[in-house]
Amino acid sequence: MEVSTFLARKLARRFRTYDTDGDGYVDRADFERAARQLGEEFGHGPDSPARRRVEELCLGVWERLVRAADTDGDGRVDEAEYAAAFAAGCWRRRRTSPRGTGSSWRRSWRSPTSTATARSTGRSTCAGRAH
Ligand SMILES: [Ca+2]
Ligand SMILES: [Ca+2]
Repeated sequence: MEVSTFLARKLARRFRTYDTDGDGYVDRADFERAARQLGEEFGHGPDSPARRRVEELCLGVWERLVRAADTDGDGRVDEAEYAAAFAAGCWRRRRTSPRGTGSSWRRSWRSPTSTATARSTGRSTCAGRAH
């Protein structure tokens, strides 16, 4: 699976924002640290529900990431694992994905057209009945 240079650079930058202690691996501690920082930035106290919610969200992201990306099962995600998971499309698939997801685009393209046709025929029937 090929990842374009542009995307690879973007992924590397994103990876580094997750890797808060900069040891080259993203692990649970990185996310816990990020959650603490976020909580402090928002001014939530250590035991406030809002703070706990932020931590829950961050750890939820981590759980999803490790499940999708940690292929060797060592409990942390290195940059290669992260990029591979992204390329495979199992991590955070975005709707406006740049390149590489052409087939899924084409598939989702066909169904709205057919439903739109069905809807317009339905509408003309209704209009005919109203008159
Ligand atoms: Ca780290
Ligand atoms: Ca790993």
